[in-house]
Amino acid sequence: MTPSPTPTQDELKTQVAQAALAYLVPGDIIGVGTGSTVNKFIEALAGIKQNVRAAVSSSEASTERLRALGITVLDANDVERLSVYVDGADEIDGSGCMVKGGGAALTREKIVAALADRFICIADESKLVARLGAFPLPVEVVPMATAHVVRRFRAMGGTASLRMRGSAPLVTDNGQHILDVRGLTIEDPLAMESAINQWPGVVTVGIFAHQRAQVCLLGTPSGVRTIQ
Ligand code: ABF
Repeated sequence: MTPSPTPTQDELKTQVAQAALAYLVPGDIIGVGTGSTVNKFIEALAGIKQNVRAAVSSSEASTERLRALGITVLDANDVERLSVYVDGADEIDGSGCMVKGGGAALTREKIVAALADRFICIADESKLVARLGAFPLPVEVVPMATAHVVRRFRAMGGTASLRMRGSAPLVTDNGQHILDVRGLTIEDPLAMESAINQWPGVVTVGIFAHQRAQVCLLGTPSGVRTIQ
């Protein structure tokens, strides 16, 4: 018998995107995140869009894709709660705590996650880690506070660099900048998220422990692994 070929990372993303459809409540407004795995989820929504009342999205990019499918996208201020929010992650640990923000949409992602009863994280298995911190931690900052925040990270052993797009600092959907911090040890994600969030000029830190995932769907060569 010929062994079945190992699925590509792209196929693993498609797998988990399809699996996430089972968590949607027909007729509800859904929260939709950002990134290449979520793009697969948006493609999967095409087949069931009659069951989706509307969506709240975490980025201009996802909003555009949803609207192209004919799905109504609402402002987060017009929605009181969402049954589910489906989004990817840069890292996730066994308890559902995540590092997010590689796509620069972390602030809106945290806001939409806060509206949702359940965060469904979709990712390929390379995102599962025993401890968060290998992926550089994204932090959205008010530009005026950048140098101060860089110094505070240095004092705790981290090296923060300003994310660039070409020769200029990247500007987020909210008009702010992103620092990527390497070398941190994230032993207590809840405590570290709370602490960094207090620093003047920090808009959002990319640790999602207060808004952790309740369900994680991981794409593996042997199928979708569910952690909840
Ligand atoms: C968003 O997309 C982010 O928080 C995270 O940075 C990223 C994951 O992207 P991908 O699915 O492309 O790996 O959810």
